[in-house]
Amino acid sequence: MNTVRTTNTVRMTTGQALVRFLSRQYSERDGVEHRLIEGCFGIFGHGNVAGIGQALLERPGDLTYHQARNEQAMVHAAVAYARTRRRLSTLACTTSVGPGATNMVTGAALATINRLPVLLLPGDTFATRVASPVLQELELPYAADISVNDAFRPVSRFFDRVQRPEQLAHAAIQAMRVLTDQAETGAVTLALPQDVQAEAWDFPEELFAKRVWHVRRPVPDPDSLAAAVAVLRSARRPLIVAGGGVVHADASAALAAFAAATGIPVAVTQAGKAALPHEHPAAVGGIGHTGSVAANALAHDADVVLGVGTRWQDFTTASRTLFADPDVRFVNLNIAAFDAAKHAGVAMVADARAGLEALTTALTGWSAPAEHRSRAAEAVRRWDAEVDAAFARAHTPLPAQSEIIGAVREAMAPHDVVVSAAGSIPGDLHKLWRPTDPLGYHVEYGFSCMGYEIAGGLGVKMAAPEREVFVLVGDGSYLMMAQEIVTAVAEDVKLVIVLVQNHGYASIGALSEAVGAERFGTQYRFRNRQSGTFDGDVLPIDLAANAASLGANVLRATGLADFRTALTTARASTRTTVIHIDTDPLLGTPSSQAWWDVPVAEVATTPTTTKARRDYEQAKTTQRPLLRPAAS
Ligand SMILES: Cc1ncc(C[n+]2csc(CCOP(=O)(O)OP(=O)(O)O)c2C)c(N)n1
Ligand SMILES: [Mg+2]
Repeated sequence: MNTVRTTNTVRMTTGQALVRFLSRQYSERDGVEHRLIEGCFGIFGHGNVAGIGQALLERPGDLTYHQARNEQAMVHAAVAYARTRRRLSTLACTTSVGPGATNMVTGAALATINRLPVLLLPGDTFATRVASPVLQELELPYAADISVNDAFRPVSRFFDRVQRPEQLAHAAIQAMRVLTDQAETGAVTLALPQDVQAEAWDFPEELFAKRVWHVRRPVPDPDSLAAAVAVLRSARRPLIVAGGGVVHADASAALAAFAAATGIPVAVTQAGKAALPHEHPAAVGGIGHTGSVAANALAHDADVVLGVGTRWQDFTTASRTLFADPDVRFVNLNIAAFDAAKHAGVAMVADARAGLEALTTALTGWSAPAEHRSRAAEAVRRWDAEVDAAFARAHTPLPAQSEIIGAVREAMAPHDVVVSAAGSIPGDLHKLWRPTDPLGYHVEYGFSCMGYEIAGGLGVKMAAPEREVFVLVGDGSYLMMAQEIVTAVAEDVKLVIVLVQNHGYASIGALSEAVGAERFGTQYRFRNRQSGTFDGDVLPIDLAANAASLGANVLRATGLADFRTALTTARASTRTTVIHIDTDPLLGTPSSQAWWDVPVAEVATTPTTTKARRDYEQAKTTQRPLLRPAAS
């Protein structure tokens, strides 16, 4: 005889059920539990006000609501939060249909590229379509089931549209799986039609049981470990390239121990910049186009390269020109098989910490040749002296950006955090910064998204209120997205924002010059009636006044001494403080001596371009495919 088991149900809207479900999700790694979704950013419109909005109002204890000013910015803040929590906790983001939703697409791409978890809940147009087309509906004549939210598909690691309340449970569970899977994580999007959000259904009570998502530390399989060890043991000039994966996996101590035991020099990517403290004897600094000459010289001659938690972006490889030994072989320790397979390396698919520990044990008694280690130490000594000089240029009338960076680092305590994303600051930080703490360096350089800086700083501080957060932002980035200062003020989240005013794009200006494009369109100036372009006078804008109008304390610094005083005042303050400082846009930092592939026009009427093209073609000849199988 069949017995039908009845499950207890509870009648709720889809919005209420999702909020309740999210409040019951936990991640766990190394035996420690964390709330997986710690809160929810939201901007309301007709597409979410009665659904998720009403649910957040009804149960404030389930999910803390945070009010942002721009949907893209709230995704940045949530992503920065997740990175600071080493991918074990994140925030959700709810929006209306239409522009509120599509404003999040850039943030989604940033999350997915940086492999950082964020839960996006864009509203969607009516599932029933009773009144179509509704306000902000796309209406494609050839495909009635596409909405603007389909734009999230290519930039999400998981996408679903919940067309019926009955679909919520499985969509939500798969969403949590992807958020917590260290190899798959990125933007996770649940598009929620506005009628479905408000529709009631009898949800099974067991959907709301506490769920703990175990975050594994997979160990390398014995065969790939043996293959990696064989390659490493054969090395005469080995180099480690540590990426963001080391920080996400909390593997800095394991990296430090491995480097100390083997003496292999450690170079770092942008995301991995603070994976090893500057003081570690094996640390050789940033690698690649924005790296140190020390790391790049070692990379040039390396016969074996161990990549740990890196996705081998072109800045890291100097567009595949950096590793010049024709017989160079790679070993890739990575949680994602996708990244471990790159450069034809021996693929050790494993957690960074577990993999480094396994390698340390397996290589007991072996170390890199002494002359290689002393060559590395000597190169670092020379580079450190160059950096010291860049910090102390005493340039007048306007200071160099390198001096600003040096002063910020001096003003910071060891556990404070520096945040940046786009323009010339990230490259200068990668070259010059001397990290002390793995979470103390937060530069978004997977997407290098102008506008991330202030929103990202907000997310960092929300995730780590015990740390002082110093946001370094250029005037261009500031003009793209400064409005989250208002959110910081409203939430009483204190940031120190250093606003580097150089009247335009110092970074792209220098790049433009390098490709023969004569800084065209990279300065913020009046249109000149004679030349027809923007090379007139400097504009009469006042970004310090702008910051004050958004509710921040503002300090206008003139010159370096004044700037140092302002930093001390700002650090001691309890309020979000913007320090405005003018710098000279034409002063660079010491060269990394590593290239970056940016195509130059093949034919041109400007002689500067023709010359740049010749240099470009020369550099192209040093580019290598890196396809030789390491294990052969
Ligand atoms: C959203 C976005 N648009 C365009 C770019 C291309 N880009 C990179 S840096 C930059 C200029 C940044 O200017 P600013 O913030 O003033 O920094 P600076 O170059 O002066 O250091 C531009 C336009 C980008 N990275 N992100
Ligand atoms: Mg600028």
